[in-house]
Amino acid sequence: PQPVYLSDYQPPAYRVTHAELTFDLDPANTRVEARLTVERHPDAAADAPLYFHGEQLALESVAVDGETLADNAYRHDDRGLTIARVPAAFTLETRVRLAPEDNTALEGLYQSNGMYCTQCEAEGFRRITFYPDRPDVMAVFRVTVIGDAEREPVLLANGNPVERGELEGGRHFVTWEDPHPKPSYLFALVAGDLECVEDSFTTASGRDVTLQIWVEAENLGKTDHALASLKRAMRWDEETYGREYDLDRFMIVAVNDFNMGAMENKGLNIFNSAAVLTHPDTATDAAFQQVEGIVAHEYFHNWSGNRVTCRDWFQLSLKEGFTVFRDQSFTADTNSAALKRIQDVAFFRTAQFAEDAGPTAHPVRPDHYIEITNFYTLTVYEKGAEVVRMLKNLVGWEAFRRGSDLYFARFDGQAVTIEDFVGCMAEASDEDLSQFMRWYHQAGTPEIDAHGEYDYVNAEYRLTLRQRTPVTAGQQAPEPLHIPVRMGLIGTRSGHDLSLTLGGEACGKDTVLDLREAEQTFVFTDVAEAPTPSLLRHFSAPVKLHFPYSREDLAFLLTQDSDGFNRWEASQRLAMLALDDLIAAHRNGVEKVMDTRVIEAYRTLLNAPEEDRAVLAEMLRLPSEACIAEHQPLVDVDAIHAAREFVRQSLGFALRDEFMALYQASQSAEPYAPTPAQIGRRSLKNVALEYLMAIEDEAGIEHCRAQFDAGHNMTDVRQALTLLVHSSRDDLSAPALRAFGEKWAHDPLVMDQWFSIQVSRPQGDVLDRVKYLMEHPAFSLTNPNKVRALLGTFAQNRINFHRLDGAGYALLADTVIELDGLNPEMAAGLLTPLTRWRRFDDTRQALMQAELERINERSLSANVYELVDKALG
Ligand code: HT7
Ligand code: ZN
Repeated sequence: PQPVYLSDYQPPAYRVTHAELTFDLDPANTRVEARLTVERHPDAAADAPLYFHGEQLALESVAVDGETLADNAYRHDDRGLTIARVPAAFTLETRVRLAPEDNTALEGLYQSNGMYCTQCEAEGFRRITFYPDRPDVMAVFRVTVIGDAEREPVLLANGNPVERGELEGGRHFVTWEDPHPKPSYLFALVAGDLECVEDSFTTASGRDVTLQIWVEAENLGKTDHALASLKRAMRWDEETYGREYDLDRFMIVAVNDFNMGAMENKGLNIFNSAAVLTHPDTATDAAFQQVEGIVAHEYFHNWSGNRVTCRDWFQLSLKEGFTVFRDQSFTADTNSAALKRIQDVAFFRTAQFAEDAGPTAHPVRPDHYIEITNFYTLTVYEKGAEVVRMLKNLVGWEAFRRGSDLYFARFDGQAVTIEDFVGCMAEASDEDLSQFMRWYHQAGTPEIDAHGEYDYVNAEYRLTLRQRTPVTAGQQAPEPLHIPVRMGLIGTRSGHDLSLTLGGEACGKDTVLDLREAEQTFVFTDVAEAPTPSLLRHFSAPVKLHFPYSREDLAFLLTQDSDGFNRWEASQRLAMLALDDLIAAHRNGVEKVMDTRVIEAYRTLLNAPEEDRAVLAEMLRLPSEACIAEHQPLVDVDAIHAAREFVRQSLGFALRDEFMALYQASQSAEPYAPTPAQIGRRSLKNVALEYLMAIEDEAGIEHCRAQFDAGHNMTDVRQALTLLVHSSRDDLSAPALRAFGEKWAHDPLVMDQWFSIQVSRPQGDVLDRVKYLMEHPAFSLTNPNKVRALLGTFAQNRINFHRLDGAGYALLADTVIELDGLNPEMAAGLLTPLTRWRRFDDTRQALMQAELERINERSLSANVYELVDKALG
């Protein structure tokens, strides 16, 4: 497969202004008729051939302006349709056949549990009809869906229904019109036996919008939270960004088989059922939070993505980075802002930093790709959001909002670039953002070495910041970035934030340094006492910042930093220092000794609890093994696991009574609600229980069992089940697993949790269990949620996946090979852990590399080929 380059972008020679589609649905033989109004681009040559994309379509006829073309008047290959000569403006009619029941790739039109649905982003529409399937072609769609009145009583598409009727043979139809011009990737169709929960929303300007969530009948009781989240998101976007909804109805449909979380199709969002269905008995707090975030994200795309879209797929972060930033801000505003930031940063530093340091590293705006679905990455989404966040912080909210208004007004109905977006921010703020643009084209995680010196005599504090960005594959020498470093100075004696004076100007007690050079020194004057710096507050830039903090400094910041995020950061840095020592001790075969300063710091935390219980819970939680691995030059799987377990148990033993008291004090008889207060309380209680179970404390075990049996809500049940199953005691694990599996056998989303819990066990028997569970009736290789729950979770189980006999790698490779024939996008996703092989010891490197080579010998999809090629390259 050949790469596509950003630098080769050309506007389309022909564009479609109106698309009239008719779908006559049949699982094996769906007929799609398209009647497209086509115009030649004014700059294109009169003899420019017409080329429309089309894949896996059985073409039956082609007509131009009503005249059916002879077979030799066009060329049709496995990528598309070429017509050598066409008028400057004309109507193109095509008829094709396709088989949704055979579509296991879940791109284009497919069936999930017998229901028809579509996924067109990024390039799925070309599997539905011949079309210029690129985001810079925006057309008005009129769609007629014909189905069986009994099997498919509900027929949905984008926009508003304008006509419906009965047809012969028990068939019926509905015609939909979407007045907003849209790119083909936002097209959607759904047909099946669905029911809906309906509500309404009155927009700021007084228009009534019908809100519908369509689900299978048994899920009708699981839509309340998604609906409430949607209404909150709609209001928030009006109040915060001045964005109102623009159609008479907004529909969400839940489907079981879906490659990602959800899709923002205009007026008809299609969701993975895991991203929309919740009930206290079946979904955890984390799932409730995730649903709220995804519902909001897809809704926010209505403006950032749909009304203003991307010129080409290299601009993907234009809509995704901005929309992730918007959904993060929404969650922060409606829940605990500190908790949201902590959770996002913890995830980002573990997962995106790993991507940025591996063979698939790429800039927020990549400059080439082979398979675009491989670029729906943490870099494009999450780092893209961090870049937008930096922009907001650099220009300030008021200018950012003016820039956003300008962007939506100027480019409404257009397909644009990242330059257009940043240009609006520069114009609205009068800032020069040219250096800032480097964030979009330089890959790799920048590192900042910080060094501070206090001059007692002159009462000055000199902070020197040195930045470097590592060279990543295919990139030129990186240049210095414009990095906002938010910081404060805390008086080491007084424990208070000191007033800051920089360059003779007072700048409050918390300021943002503009780091633009490779090295810069910032001199603070009138610093009355020796300070401890609090750096990169709120994670003000997606960088690694090194500062030689001592453990005493960190214990001090843990309680004294006025910035809640950096108090959490201090807890993680402190734990990491202890872990580093223990990892070294394990490797050297030296006895492990727990650093009592860490124990005392935790004791302080436990005795003087934070007001925000969710934040306290995060401070008490140790960095994950994956996060610890990111700090190691070479990942030693066993040493990391042993060190972390040692810290967990040491804290458990030393602070047993404190954890027990915390657990008991956090009990509540309140009925379940996913409120920030309740979520914080449950989180704290369950962290305490985790430490008690780490030492298999008898009273702790009884609490754990009781929590499982009580079954108050899935958050508590899942945590209790996890701790029982992850304990060394089979007498605890087996009965709980059995009871849970029997109770929830009918619920696929709960069974996904049942799979995950078992295969994340630290005990050494997990590989056999994965193989056994792959044969379980509730498992299916064609369902992405099941694959993620079982194999995706297994590949995160560091001890078991990285077994020294290579059997974990072999199982993953076998599955990738099999899955590649069914669903290449999922296969590529599953492969990712193997691509990180260079991070491990020689033995594991060799084993992983051998599996990559074994995969490489097969005939592969472009998705898997591109990843393996980069990984081995
Ligand atoms: N914009 C959506 C992307 C998406 C997608 C991409 C490739 C293959 C399948 C997909 N499903 C959804 C999701 C979003 O970011 O909102
Ligand atoms: Zn998105």
